[in-house]
Amino acid sequence: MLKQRRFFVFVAAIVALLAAFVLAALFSQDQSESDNSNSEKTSSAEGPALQMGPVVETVLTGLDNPRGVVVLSDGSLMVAEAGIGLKSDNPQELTGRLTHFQDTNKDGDYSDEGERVVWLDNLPTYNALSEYSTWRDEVSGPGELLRHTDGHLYLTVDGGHGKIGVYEVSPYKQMGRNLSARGNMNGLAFSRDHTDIYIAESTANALSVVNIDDGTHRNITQFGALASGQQSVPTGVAVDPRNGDLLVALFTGSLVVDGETIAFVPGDSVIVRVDPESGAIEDAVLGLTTAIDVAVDGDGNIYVVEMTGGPADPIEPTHDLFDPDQAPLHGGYLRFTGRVTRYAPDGSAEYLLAEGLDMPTNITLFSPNEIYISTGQGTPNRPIPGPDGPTTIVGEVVRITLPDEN
Ligand SMILES: [Ca+2]
Ligand SMILES: [Ca+2]
Ligand SMILES: [Ca+2]
Repeated sequence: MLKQRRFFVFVAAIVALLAAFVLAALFSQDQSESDNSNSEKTSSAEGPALQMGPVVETVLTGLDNPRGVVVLSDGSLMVAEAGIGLKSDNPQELTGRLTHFQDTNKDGDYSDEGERVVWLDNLPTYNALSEYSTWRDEVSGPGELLRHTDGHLYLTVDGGHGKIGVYEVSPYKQMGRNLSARGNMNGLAFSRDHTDIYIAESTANALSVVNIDDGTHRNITQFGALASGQQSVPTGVAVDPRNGDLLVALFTGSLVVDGETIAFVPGDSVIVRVDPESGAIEDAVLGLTTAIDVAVDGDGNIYVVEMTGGPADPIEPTHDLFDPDQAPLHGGYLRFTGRVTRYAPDGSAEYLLAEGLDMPTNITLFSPNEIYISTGQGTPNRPIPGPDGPTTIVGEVVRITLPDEN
């Protein structure tokens, strides 16, 4: 009798398993039909309150160092690209640009006629490897992008010495005033009333604010050395909508030990909370590695982008970045180890939203359930080691969609 009951339990288990397979097959077919142009890359779940993990999809690919992303109300995207860097045989070719991507025929891609409209091109671009002998493949040019409630865009451009600015771009695609020429303005954020723009200045290790009306500038604070004596290198800034506090990503970097420069020390990067009036600083999230950008939602949850998991394969300043036959090298930073994590307002209870991203650089929080991340920093098409063998650098924008928590 006991044996028979066991048999029935066994058969029931097999039937349940088969049913699960059939359901899974149906579900995945449904998925591939609904977003045929978007490849689902990774998904992961850690939050106990959530039933399904976040979905990570590539929405734009083949870009040249995408940075700032703005999502317009019609769902179209404005993207700033830093370009490919300068080619020694053609230094006049400037590939930084600002582009409007609109899926006009609603087929899920941006590759049909008239769907990519370049607003501004021929913007400065350079590679820090050749320009400053950093031993890292790092392209600068157009970077952060914000959209004001009045329709103007604000775009940082880092084109090297004498070619730096936060430019106002009109809704009619005209490049206007330069609001600031501080060095390396990697992160921007509007004040809550959109009268000011906060600026994270990476080279100066400073945080400042500029008034949009009259262009007056005020220093808020200067960041001191971090753990291991590293420079702080602020790269991203966000405003806490609840109280106007500033959250700043301190990337870490440039530690000189016994005359040798170490790129950065993993685990020493932090997010700090700064009072915009007094400049007082307190820790918000600790123990990060190369935090490059930060965002905050209406409940005060903090979203952090970490660019890489560690240093890897520094490259010779003479390395030909544009030679497709070069051996695959990481190029200063371990590739495909970028992450996006959400923290509670007090810095606790982390929730991993995406991992294995290739050198993410910027976060745009469209809503707490819809997040855009630009990835693929470095010289486009350069051979690099990938998760499944050698591959090449590709600039992309990925969207992370979170399941509804209610
Ligand atoms: Ca289309
Ligand atoms: Ca199409
Ligand atoms: Ca940013």
